[in-house]
Amino acid sequence: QRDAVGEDFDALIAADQRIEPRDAMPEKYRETLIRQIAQHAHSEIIGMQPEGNWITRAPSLRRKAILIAKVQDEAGHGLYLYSAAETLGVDRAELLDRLHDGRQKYSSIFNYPTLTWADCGAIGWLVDGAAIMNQVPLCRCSYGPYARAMIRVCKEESFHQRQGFEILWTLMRGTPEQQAMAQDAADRWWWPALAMFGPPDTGEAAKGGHTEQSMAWGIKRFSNDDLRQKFVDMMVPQADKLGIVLPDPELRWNEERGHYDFGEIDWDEFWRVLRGDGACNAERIAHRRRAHEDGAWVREAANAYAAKHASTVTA
Ligand code: FAQ
Repeated sequence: QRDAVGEDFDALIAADQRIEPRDAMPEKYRETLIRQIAQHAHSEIIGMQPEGNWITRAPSLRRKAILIAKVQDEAGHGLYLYSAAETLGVDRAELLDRLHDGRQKYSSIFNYPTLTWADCGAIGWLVDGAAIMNQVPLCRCSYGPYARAMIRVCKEESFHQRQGFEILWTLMRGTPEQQAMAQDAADRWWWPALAMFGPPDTGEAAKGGHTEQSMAWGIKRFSNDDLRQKFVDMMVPQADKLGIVLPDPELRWNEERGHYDFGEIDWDEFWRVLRGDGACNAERIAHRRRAHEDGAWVREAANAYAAKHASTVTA
């Protein structure tokens, strides 16, 4: 029986077909997807906080309306992704517990502070830009519900990236102070955005990594370093258009490779942030826990309504 299950799964993966919730799958495949999808969902809802910080201070009504819509989209992406994770037989309440007590991660990037309005531009341009680069290939992920969720998410992320670019574009055509603010935001977000793609493919860090297995299963379609390189290649011309100087003296076109070379990422900083020692880790989790506790009455009311509705239907 188990062998037959394994053969069906292997055949579907080999034929590049989708695995659906009712299909048999190896336990490790299920666990990997729960980890990745949950981490992705947690990133979306924790990721509401850095920009949420600027909703009351957005510089115009138009900027405020756009920012509220963007932050709402992030909440929606979280809900979509928790639903996709639930198809693997895990409850979202359990996943939130794992986030709140630190058993599951969220993206390193959201542990950095949003100090000025330009940071909302830098997040849209760089963080959503990196998110799209990483997520477009996930639309072809072997797990059906995750792949399908990614299609809509990517469409919305494209809008997010454009709005971030447009914030910076406007600032770069403003006063010298506004230009300096945009440049400063890009200086602070560039390196953390490169680290978002995860540890390098080679060396010590790669040893405990998931890439090889996840690529064999068709969950990941590209390695972390390949996506990072694609991102750098995409962003350099955009920075030129904006008039922003990326904070890397080693950044230059390599004719032979047909790619941009770039400097060394501070991986010590990355691991430190993952261990909880970034500028905002404690604040982000404390805020999330408080929001969860404050929302308890909504969950209770929804459950009471669902129970009442169920008894009405059966009566
Ligand atoms: N942060 O072997 P790998 C967004 C961990 S976009 C924290 O390479 P994997 C949109 C990794 O979990 C951000 N941890 O792992 C938005 C593993 O730890 P473990 C979210 C990281 O899974 C924009 C260890 O390092 N996007 O939210 C990070 O094969 C603006 C070894 O790494 C996604 O989650 C990191 N950056 O590849 C929202 C996309 N990188 O479990 C608001 C889906 C690695 O062994 C505002 N996820 N780690 O203890 C993925 O594509 C993958 O999970 C990777 C990591 C590529 C992130």
